[in-house]
Amino acid sequence: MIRNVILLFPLLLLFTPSLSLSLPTSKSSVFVPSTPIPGMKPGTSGLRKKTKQWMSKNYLSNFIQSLLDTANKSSPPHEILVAGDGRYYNTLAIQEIIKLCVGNKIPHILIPRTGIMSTPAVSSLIRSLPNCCGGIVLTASHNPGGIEEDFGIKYNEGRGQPADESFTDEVYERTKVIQGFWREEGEDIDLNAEAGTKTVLGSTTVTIIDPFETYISTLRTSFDFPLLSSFISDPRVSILFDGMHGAGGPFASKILGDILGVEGLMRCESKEDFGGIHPDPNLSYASDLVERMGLLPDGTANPDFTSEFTLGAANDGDGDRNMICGKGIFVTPSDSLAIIADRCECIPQFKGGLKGVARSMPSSGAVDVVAERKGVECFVTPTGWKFFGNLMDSKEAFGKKSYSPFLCGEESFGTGSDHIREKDGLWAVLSWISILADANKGNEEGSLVQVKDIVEEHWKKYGRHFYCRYDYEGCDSGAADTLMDGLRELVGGGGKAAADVGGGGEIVFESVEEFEYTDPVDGSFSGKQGMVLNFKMKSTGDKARAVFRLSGTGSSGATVRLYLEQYDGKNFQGSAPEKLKLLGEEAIRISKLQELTGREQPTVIT
Ligand code: VG1
Ligand code: CO
Repeated sequence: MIRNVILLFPLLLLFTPSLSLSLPTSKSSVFVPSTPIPGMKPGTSGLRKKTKQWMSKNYLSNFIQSLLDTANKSSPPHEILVAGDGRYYNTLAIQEIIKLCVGNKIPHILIPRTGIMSTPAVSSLIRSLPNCCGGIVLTASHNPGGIEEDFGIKYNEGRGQPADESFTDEVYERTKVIQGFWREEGEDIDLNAEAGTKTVLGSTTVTIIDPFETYISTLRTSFDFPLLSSFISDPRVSILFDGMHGAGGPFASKILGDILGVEGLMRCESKEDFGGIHPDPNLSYASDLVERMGLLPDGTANPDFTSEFTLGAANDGDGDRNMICGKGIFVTPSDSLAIIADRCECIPQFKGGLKGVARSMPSSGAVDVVAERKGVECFVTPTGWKFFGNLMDSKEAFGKKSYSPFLCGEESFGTGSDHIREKDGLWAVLSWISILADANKGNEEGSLVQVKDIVEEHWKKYGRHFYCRYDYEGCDSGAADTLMDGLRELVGGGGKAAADVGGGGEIVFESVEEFEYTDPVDGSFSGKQGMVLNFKMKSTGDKARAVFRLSGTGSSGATVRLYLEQYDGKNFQGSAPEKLKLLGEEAIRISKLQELTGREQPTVIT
């Protein structure tokens, strides 16, 4: 093997120039020849593939070596965190990644006890460590887990933020030319060893750390824990939390359960296959919780059942998403963000006032209206949390204007702030408990102000942005591309396009545009971020829109997402899917979705 290394040296330098800066020298570190494997392009959040593909020869190693080479380009990794969401292959992959990191002579590797950490906890920990260059996170997030399902890897950089597009593009380029990887054989690490246990392997030290500590202290600085636990202890209050057997579960057990006294904890033990469910907290996949909150699958109240719970919440596989419900009411993520923005002063983190908000483009404009009234700057970014990072670090990392305290969210059940650089499922739940506690301040004996009262008051004040998303999963990729290209062809036609596509009736088609983004902080450009069809309601003049995007988190085929939004300043009642049906029909007709994909119905409506 050593001889192979020597023979390969000139070849290696030729194909992978930046490796020459970091070639490990120890004799026990061997260079294992490999060849490029196609299709390793990271999507919206990391590289997600079928678990079996990750387990196939050299797949994981090729990707990790490409990732380490890319990280090494900016500064040689000194300290790196490796953690995962506990899905099938988590432990084996961690052991293999340790061997690759040792082979690459990374001086210090941190592994959480059990190997499991939620994504927000990873971000928080990276931020707290001055020498940590980043974290390799083993997760396919809300995608199902198991040997037949998905596994994934993403990388968070030194400020705790998901790697940006220039980084992931570079990783992809490396995967196309890679000639092999550095690896050092050694003993497996005991992932259940006590926190603080150190093992020396070659020139690397591996330290087992406590997964919870730093994240809990971060949340303690954001919220008033004593106030929250005293509210939770009120006999009129009861909370139901669904961990969906993901990485957020153990964190919820500690924080919501042990520290704050929440009793209604379900599915909080992490499982390799998430108990066979799809760990995506929405009306379809968190159906148990939805039912127990007195809701029907479309999010409206079940007239035959009143829930005993004040607040219901769920997290996804890696604990960064959240779903919020009240007794008989589902709060859309876009409304949740707007309501937190409106009432943020009750959360200690925002007591100095909010300085900036942001939402992904397909999210509804509910938060824009709040920001405008508050005089706070509001940004609209492409889909994916990585686009929020620069805004949060505008001053700290780029010497520009500060937007901190900052609040942001996505329609896909993501909410968070600049306490870390990821969306944060538990943070969202604690925000809602804070809002409820505040709304019930001084209300010692009467009936509680409920989530429903808070949401309806919000709609009265700002109007309602009716919202829902249709997902068409597993479509043919060619058909999905043709659909997007067809919409692109309508751009620029203005009134002509409207006339060409016909329509009419109550919903009037106005224009179509493609969303593009120039990062206001570092000037980087991202094109092709979704097609937006704008409409107007004939009778009221209220605006409506339909957005088409292709998902970047699937592991096979194409998922077409259709996002529907209609503003109503007067009539707040009714179910969103019902209200948006006509708009959906218009969008489907204009895009020719049915003809092109052969789909009569969406796979999921959220
Ligand atoms: C989806 C969501 C997006 C989210 C991403 C990662 O991406 O739409 O808003 O940021 O998942 O979330 P896409 O490209 O499939 O639409 V998670 O919880 O997987 O880290
Ligand atoms: Co997630």
